[in-house]
Amino acid sequence: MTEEIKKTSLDILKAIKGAKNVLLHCHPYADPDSIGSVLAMTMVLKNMGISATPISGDSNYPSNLTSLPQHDLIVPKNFTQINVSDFDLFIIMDSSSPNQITKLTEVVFPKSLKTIVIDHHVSNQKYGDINLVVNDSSSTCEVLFNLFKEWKVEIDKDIAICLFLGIFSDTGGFKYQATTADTLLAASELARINDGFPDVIFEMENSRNAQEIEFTGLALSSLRKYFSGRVVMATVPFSDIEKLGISKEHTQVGIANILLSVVGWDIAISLVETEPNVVTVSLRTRDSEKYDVSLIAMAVGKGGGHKAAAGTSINESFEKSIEMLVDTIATTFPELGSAE
Ligand SMILES: [Mn+2]
Repeated sequence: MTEEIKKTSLDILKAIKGAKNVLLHCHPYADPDSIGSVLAMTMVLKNMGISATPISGDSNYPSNLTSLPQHDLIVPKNFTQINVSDFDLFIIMDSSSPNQITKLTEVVFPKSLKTIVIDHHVSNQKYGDINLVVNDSSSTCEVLFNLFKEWKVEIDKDIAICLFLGIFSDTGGFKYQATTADTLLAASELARINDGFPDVIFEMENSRNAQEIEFTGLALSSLRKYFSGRVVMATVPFSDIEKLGISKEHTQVGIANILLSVVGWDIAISLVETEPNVVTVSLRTRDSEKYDVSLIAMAVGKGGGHKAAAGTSINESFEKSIEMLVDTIATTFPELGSAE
């Protein structure tokens, strides 16, 4: 149990118990850590008898997570489609900055709305009235596991499987650096409460749309190499996506993680123009001690993330975005030498 959780847990509980109507959201392109933490927190609130409304946010509910229990609690609305003044508390999770609440508009909180930020991203701007940001935690779901323990609330079967999947997914299946013995203990305890995780994991990993495979082909045949081949970028312009009729949601397939598997490709990037002049950038590195890729994400857009995995978006043309990104890498890591 970290000091941060001990210090903040009572403040959060007090704010929740004083709330009449709590808002929760999933971040854009919600991953299992976002969905799992939103579902788990919603269930805990409901078990306490507190009214909670989780919204799906900018993206649709992921089609590979439909075996999570009670997922229909999540209302298919984005932040612009709700009346924020209906709520007196907003629990914002797995979102390092307000633009992870929505990218459709500038997020402004009314004075009457209290905000709690719960996260594990190093780049978190701590923009809530109460902030629980545990940098060395594997996932928001692991933070919640410890928070719920501290509150001594019951983690039932449904809550357990949601937290388990968030932890499993954000650790890449218990293999990323942030995975600790405590992470495994948390997962073990959750698995003891609900042993249905193999089916949920199978569905998550094997519910791909054919367009995702087509997009993977497109992306892998678009590689550009820079800095003597140490930086490799998959570069997909909107025109190519449009030609194949691939929808935007099927372009989120973790191309950078595939590129990362090649020895010598120190920084792996996918750069995809998902809409005309909107370029989504995902960055990975094999060597996060040497290359903190969240620095690139923050410098080139409004993004962020972790040392080894970060992302951002750039509102420029496709070629201009590539140029900006390469220039930013050259400035951030001069030791890479010439961009060629
Ligand atoms: Mn996360």
